[in-house]
Amino acid sequence: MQEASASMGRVLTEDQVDDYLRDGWLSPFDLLTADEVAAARLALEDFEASCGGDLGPVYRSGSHMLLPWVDDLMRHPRLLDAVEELIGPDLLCWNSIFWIKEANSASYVGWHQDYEYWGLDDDRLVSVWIALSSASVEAGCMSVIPGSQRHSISHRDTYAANNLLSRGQELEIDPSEHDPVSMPLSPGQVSFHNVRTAHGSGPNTTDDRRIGLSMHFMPTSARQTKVDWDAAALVRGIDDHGNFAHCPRPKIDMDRDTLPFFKKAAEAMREIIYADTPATE
Ligand SMILES: O=C(O)CCC(=O)C(=O)O
Repeated sequence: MQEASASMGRVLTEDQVDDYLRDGWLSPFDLLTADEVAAARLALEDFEASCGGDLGPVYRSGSHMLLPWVDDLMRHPRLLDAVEELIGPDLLCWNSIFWIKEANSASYVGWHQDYEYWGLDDDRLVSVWIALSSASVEAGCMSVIPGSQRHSISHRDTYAANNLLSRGQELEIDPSEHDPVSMPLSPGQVSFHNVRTAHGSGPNTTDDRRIGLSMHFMPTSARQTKVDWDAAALVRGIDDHGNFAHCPRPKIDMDRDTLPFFKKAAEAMREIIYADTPATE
């Protein structure tokens, strides 16, 4: 199976690619126009209204399997050009996740390395975070520890109420002792970080919502080690490996044809994220 290939010309400089490979992050990158951001935010807020005002845990993740506009953003040619320059031409997108902090809310994201939880065996995976509103320092933008992609750091589960991570994950080090760098973004800008780069974010102290959409791209040779069946979208190039079921593309919002696949993928995701937690009664 083959998807569209790269457009002509580079979108990142060689220095930007070298910086990313050395430091494990790159930001900001201009992606969407003001009109495109406004349209995406409106589409999200319409979807939230149709869900009763809040996406909840079910629709926060994997909505590219249900909403054509999210699937289209995941295949944005300029975004894929940048990702291709970072990790190569044959690309799967493993997941998409909304990261929403309401205005003046205490929600935060504990410092963590995603590689420890996702069961994927390829540490080239690059996470893209698209700002659909202002993600300033005051709004609780993401910060990273440069170079942390070279080491595994121990984590603990806190299940803290305001931590947006499923298990309330937290690094067992003090990030402030490791020269963290903030990645503020204006609406429509994007940041990139490696799957092992330690990252986290603080509360939103502004009067607007902080809305981000993350997407997680990996080479088609990647494998899932925690469950036998997992899904990913083939967004560019050729998949000669067949390690993931390819996500169907929704034609309309809440497409009934793709809903069963979405549910199966969500179940697999739950199993992956909680795979190594102690059993509870
Ligand atoms: O939205 C945030 O602050 C954190 C997002 C995140 O953890 C990620 O995109 O991997």
